Amino acid sequence: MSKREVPGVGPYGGPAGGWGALQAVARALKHQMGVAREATMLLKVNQPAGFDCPGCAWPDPRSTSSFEFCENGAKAVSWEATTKRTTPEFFAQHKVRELWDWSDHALEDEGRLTHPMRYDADSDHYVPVSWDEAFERIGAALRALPDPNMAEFYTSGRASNEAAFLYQLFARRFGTNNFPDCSNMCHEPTSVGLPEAIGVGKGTVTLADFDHCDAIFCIGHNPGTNHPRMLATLRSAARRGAKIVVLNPLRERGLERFASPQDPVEMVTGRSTPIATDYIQLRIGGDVAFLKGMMKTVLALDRDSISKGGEGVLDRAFIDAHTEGLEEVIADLDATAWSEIVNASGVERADIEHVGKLYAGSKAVIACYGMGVTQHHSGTANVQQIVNLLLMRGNMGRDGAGICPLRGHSNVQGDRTVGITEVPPVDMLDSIERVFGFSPPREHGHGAITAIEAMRDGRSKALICLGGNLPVAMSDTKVCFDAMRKLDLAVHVSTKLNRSHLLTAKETLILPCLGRTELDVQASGPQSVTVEDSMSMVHASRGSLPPASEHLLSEPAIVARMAKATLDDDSLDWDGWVADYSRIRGLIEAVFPQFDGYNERIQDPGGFRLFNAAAARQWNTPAGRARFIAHRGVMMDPRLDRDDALILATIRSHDQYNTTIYGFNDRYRGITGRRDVVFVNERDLEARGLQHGDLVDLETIESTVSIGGTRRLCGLTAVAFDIAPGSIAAYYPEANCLVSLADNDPRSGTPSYKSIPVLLSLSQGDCEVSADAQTWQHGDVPNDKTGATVAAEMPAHRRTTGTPS
Ligand SMILES: Nc1nc2c(c(=O)[nH]1)N[C@H]1C(S)=C(S)[C@@H](COP(=O)(O)OP(=O)(O)OC[C@H]3O[C@@H](n4cnc5c(=O)[nH]c(N)nc54)[C@H](O)[C@@H]3O)O[C@H]1N2
Ligand SMILES: Nc1nc2c(c(=O)[nH]1)N[C@H]1C(S)=C(S)[C@@H](COP(=O)(O)OP(=O)(O)OC[C@H]3O[C@@H](n4cnc5c(=O)[nH]c(N)nc54)[C@H](O)[C@@H]3O)O[C@H]1N2
Ligand SMILES: [Mo]
Repeated sequence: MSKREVPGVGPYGGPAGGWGALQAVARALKHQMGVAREATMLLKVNQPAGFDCPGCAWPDPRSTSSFEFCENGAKAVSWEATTKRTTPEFFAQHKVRELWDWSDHALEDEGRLTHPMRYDADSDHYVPVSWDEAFERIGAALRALPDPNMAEFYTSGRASNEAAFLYQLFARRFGTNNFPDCSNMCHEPTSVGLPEAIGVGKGTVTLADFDHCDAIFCIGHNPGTNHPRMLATLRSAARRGAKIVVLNPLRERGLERFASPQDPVEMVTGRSTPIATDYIQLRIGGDVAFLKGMMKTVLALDRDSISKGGEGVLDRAFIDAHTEGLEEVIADLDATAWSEIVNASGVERADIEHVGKLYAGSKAVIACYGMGVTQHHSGTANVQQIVNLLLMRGNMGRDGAGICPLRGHSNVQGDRTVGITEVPPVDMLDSIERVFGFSPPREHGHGAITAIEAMRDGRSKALICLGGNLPVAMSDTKVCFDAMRKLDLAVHVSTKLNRSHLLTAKETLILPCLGRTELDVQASGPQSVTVEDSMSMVHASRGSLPPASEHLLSEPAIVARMAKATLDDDSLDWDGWVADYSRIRGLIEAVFPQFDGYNERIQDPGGFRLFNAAAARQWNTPAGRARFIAHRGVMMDPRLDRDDALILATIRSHDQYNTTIYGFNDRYRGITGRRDVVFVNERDLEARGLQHGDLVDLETIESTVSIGGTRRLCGLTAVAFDIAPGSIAAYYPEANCLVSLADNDPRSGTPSYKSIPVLLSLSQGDCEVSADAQTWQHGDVPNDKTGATVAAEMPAHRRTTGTPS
């Protein structure tokens, strides 16, 4: 391959982890804060007596005696524990109109918010406001709404169980179930698909199962970047000979080779451990087809064995005793032709059969999956296909076997458990009524998409955000931005400045809060909060750093004071609860019986595991059985029925945390100092007469479902990459403007961020949404009274291309 030189694009030859990871941490720490402080702090991450790492929801080994090194955990911590500050003086110097032109990286890189701030439209500046006045204004604006369902209560997944529980109590007492949350954009297909199939909406495995399985399937997730501590688990499984099968359109280095920074031999010798035994680069969106091919293979082996008088390959004892619906799945498998499967998955039949046989020959299998599975039109179907495959051989609810959805935010699972949901279960509402003596609303509320639609249409007028960056994280950027600007009230409980804050409403407030790493002292003394990881383990987290500013309040305190200022109900003891978080846990326990003994059980450093019925082979489904659920055919998007169509997935770089852009490098994919790239297979470039390094435009393929016609993103640099033919990838959130609100999984409402049908062509340089200067944020300017458009020329460091950090 004769490749031309492209700035910031080169090969990466090393393994994941290793010295590169240590160097990256050193750079991140230097960029953010002093060294002495950091050393003691990092050692406390994921230690029994310390705070829970805000980086991801992967669990900790039970005996956390040695520090588990994690590059991206260290980045998350140093980003929060930075010594940089975004002060009232900063806001006095910069109009909101001016900040709009800054990149997402530059906004957050100003450091921690220090004071509560209120937007002043006349001066176009944020100005300081006292906490009392802030809460009064919020209460007044909420009370002024004609209907409580005109308010949206958004939650991002860092909020602790304590903060989230008070928050849902506040909103339900106020009178709404409008709880859009980051889960709606993430693992909703898990929350919808798993309960139908196995009766619980969570994964069934524990860390110990990884020591007992003989095969692990890694489907559509990138642990080297997003769950780095999982690499240690995969590494030890690989070393004891477990098969690790990867289904991923891109070659992700972390799934190929890992050098453990904790292994002196690997560090000194430069050796690394191979992770994947089989790496299948299927087409984006090809999972349903591939999984069906595997199941067809299992079925064929089974029939062959039976015909020869053998006992078969299916686990008939399990299937008979525990499941229903296999016949329909078999009928569908028989009706689905291999030609369709090969075409839709982009994988040869022999390769699919090889993996199918490997599965059939394994005694205990774990299937892990992430956003590559959920963020599709077929997201829920994808999840249920994985369950079908596991159920066929009884790989559910026994040692070394089960399903393992990799949750995103460090407490996104806990937030759901304690009531953040727009579709509240009846028994939870009954419990709330019993414990608190009021009748919570029963009608279902808004999720992320329906909340944005309501804001767009003027049906919702207030948005409270407990963390996150909703309009930037959501699909259909322009619709979201416009919707934000129509609000009467926008409240952001945040640690750092982000673009959501610049999309001002009539009344807009930024309420700065304590982070995970910080000491939280209330009337009864220092407090711990609790979080639940991907494997249903609940444990305590206690910050130790001095707060970034003396003016910060904790999230539970902010929620409680918003509630007090809004509600007229003296029976709720908000002050007493915030004074002592163990009282909040007492309330959680009263509402959710599974938290029985909550305060005592978190004394154990490892915490405790919430009961998981499916893991015990108890099926909370209508028939009391696990269900095989058939989905017809290979679920190809009809928009791809043309020769020049490509399918785009939006992915995370190694230097970002969702919409938080730490820096501009994506080390394992060989990208340095920029994000304005699109990864394309060499063959697809050639077919279009394009070369590695060409400036290109993306245009969506119109369909009946999308509203508002085609969407374009211009000026990306094409990078020839080891990605399945027909599949391309670009970074999130820059490419979110290409995803229509209507493009989602109809079962769960999760946006199809990873299956966007597009055309790729040489850049015409004519489009309004350009990848370079973050005018992808859309040319219209929110707060500029003169109506001038955003200047394309910005200081280099404000761009999506930046200096390597
Ligand atoms: N450092 C860091 N850690 C994080 C985050 C972060 O942004 N940065 N985000 C957190 C959050 S909220 C989440 S949800 C998780 C996300 O963690 P992941 O689930 O790993 O998320 P993504 O980076 O979006 O990419 C998923 C992978 O799916 C693959 N993929 C794309 N399309 C398909 C497909 O059709 N089929 C298959 N099989 N694979 C496909 C991509 O190539 C990519 O490797 O990580 C959490 N942890
Ligand atoms: N195209 C595309 N879009 C996607 C995805 C994708 O793969 N592709 N992934 C989706 C997924 S999986 C998710 S989870 C969503 C994420 O959506 P969100 O959870 O809304 O977004 P984040 O970027 O994680 O939020 C970052 C902000 O959170 C605030 N913050 C950080 N720590 C704290 C804290 O401790 N407390 C409080 N109150 N605030 C804090 C900071 O102000 C920071 O600016 O994005 C989704 N959007
Ligand atoms: Mo997520």
